[in-house]
Amino acid sequence: MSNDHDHRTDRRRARLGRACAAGAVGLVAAGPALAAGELTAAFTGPGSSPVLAVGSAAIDLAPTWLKEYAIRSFGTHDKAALLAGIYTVAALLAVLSGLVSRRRPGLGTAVVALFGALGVWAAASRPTARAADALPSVAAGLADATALWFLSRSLRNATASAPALPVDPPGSPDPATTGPRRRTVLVATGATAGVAALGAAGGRHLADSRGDVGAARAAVRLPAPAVPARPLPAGVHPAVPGLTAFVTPTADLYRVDTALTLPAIDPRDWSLRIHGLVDHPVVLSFDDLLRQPLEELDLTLTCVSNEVGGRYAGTARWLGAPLPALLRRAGVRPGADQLVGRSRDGMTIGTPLESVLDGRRALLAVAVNGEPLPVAHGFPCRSLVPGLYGYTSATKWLVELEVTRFAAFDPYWVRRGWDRTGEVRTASRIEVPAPFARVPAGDVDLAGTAWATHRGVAAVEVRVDGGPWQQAGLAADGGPDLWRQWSHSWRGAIPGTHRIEVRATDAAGRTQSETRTLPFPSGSTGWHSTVVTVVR
Ligand SMILES: Nc1nc2c(c(=O)[nH]1)N[C@H]1C(S)=C(S)[C@@H](COP(=O)(O)O)O[C@H]1N2
Ligand SMILES: [Mo]
Repeated sequence: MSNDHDHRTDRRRARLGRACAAGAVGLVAAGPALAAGELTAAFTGPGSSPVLAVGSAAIDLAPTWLKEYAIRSFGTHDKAALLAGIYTVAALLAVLSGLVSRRRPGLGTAVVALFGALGVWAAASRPTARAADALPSVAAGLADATALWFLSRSLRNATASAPALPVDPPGSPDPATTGPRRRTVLVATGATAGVAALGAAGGRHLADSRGDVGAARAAVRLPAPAVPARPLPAGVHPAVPGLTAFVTPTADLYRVDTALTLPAIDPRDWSLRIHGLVDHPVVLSFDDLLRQPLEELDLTLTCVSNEVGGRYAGTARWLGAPLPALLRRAGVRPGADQLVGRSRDGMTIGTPLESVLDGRRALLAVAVNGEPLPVAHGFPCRSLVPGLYGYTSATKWLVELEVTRFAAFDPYWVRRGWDRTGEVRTASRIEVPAPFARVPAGDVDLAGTAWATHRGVAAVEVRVDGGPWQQAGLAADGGPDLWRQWSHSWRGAIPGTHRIEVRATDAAGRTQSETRTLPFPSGSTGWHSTVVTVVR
C-alpha cells in the first residue's frame, strides 16, 4: 500500500472523527436546553415545556387519518410514541446544529434559534396559552445557544491548535481527539451533560410535585348519593371464562384524550361556570357541586374511534350532579341547541342540547366506582351523557359549560370533520373464543358483549361459516344505558378453521349493517368476526 493512500485514509478518518465530535457537541448542547425548558416549565406550567408544547401542537395539527392511525397502532401508548418521535427529531436537529457550528457558528445559532422559535410558536398555539408559556422555550433556546457556542469554540480551538495534516506523520493521532485541548473539550462536554441531566431531572421532579393533586384527591369526601343506582340484576354477566367483566374495574377503563400532560386541578381552585344563552349564569364551586342531590348512574362509555371488535368501551358506576336540573336552573334561552363543555386544557366538546334535556340522565360526574375520578379520567369533574360517544359528551377536567348554538361554534372534533351529534352506533363483539384460538371439537361456548347505548340491545345473532343466523342468549338487562352480554353454544363443531360472525339489533329494531366503515366521521360499522381452529 502506498504512503499516499495511508495519508488519504488517515485524513478521511480524522475528518470523520471531527464531524462526530462536532455532532456530539451539538447533541450535548441540547442538554442544557432540555434542563432550562423543564426548570422554567415547572413554574409556568408543564404544558409549556418545549417538548410537550410541540407535542400538543402536533396532536392538534395532525390530520385525522394520522390520529386514527396512532390510536389504532399505539392505542393508549400513542402519546409515548409521539414523544419518542419528537425527541428523535430534536436529537437530529441538535446534531445538525453542532455540525454546522464547526465552520459557521452563526448558522449553528440560527438552527438553535429556529428550534426555540418552534417551541414558542407551539406554546402560543395552545388554546389556554398565556404570555409566560413562551418562557421555557426562550430559556431553552438561550441555554442551547450558549452551550453550543462555548463547546464548539473549545472544539475548534482543540482542532486548530494542532498542526494540520499531512505534515503529521502517517498514523499520528487526530489533534481534535488527543492532547490537553482534547481533555478540555471532554471535560467541558461531560460537565455540560452532567449539569443538564441534573437540571432536567430536577425540573421534572419540581413540576411533578407542583402538579401532584393526589393528596387533594384523597381528601375528597364523597357524599352518599341522593339517588342510588338500582342494584344490577343477577345474571348480567354469563359465567363464561374469558368474557369481559360487566363492570369495568377503574384501572381498566380505556383512556382517550389529547392531553400530553394531565391537567392537575385542586378542587379548592376549581369552579364550573354555566353561561351563554341562559337567563341566570351560574358559578359552582366543588363544594357547591357536592351539595347537589347526587345521583348514581351505571353507564357504558364508548369512543367513536373504537373499531369493530375494539376495546374502547367500558362500563362503570358514576356519581354526579344531574346536569338537566342545573341547566334548567340557569334557564336555557330559546334558540340554543348546543352545549359546549370546556376543559382546563382547552378541549371543547359540543353536545346537542336536546339530548341533554330529553329526559336522559346526563351527569356532572365527580366519582367512578366509588372513588373520586382518577386524574386521567377527568378529576375533579367531567360530564357524561348516555347515548353519545365521549367526544360529544364526556368533557374531562370540565371547567365551563356554554349554552350556545351549533351555528355559532364548532368544537374541537367538529372542526376536524367529525359528526356533531355523536350518537353511539350499535356494536357487538365476540370475546370467547379469543381470535385464532384452538378449541376442542364438539360443543363450543361463544360469548361477547354488545351495546346500543341509551337505546338498548334487543337481540344478538351469531353464525358460523356464513351459515344461518342463530339467536344468541342475552344475559340479564341492566338497562338501556348499559352494554349487554351474550352467550351461545355452538353445537357439534367439527375440526377445521371456522369463521364466527356476530351482529346486534337495537331496541328500535335496527340491525347492525354489514358494511365495514372506519370510525371517521361518525363511528365504525360492520359485523365483528373471529377465526378459530377446531381440533380433535
Ligand atoms: N378534556 C378532554 N376531555 C375529553 C377528551 C379529551 O381529549 N380532552 N376526549 C374525549 C373522548 S374522545 C372520549 S372517548 C372520552 C374518553 O374518556 P376516558 O378517557 O375517561 O375513557 O373523553 C372525552 N373527553
Ligand atoms: Mo373518543
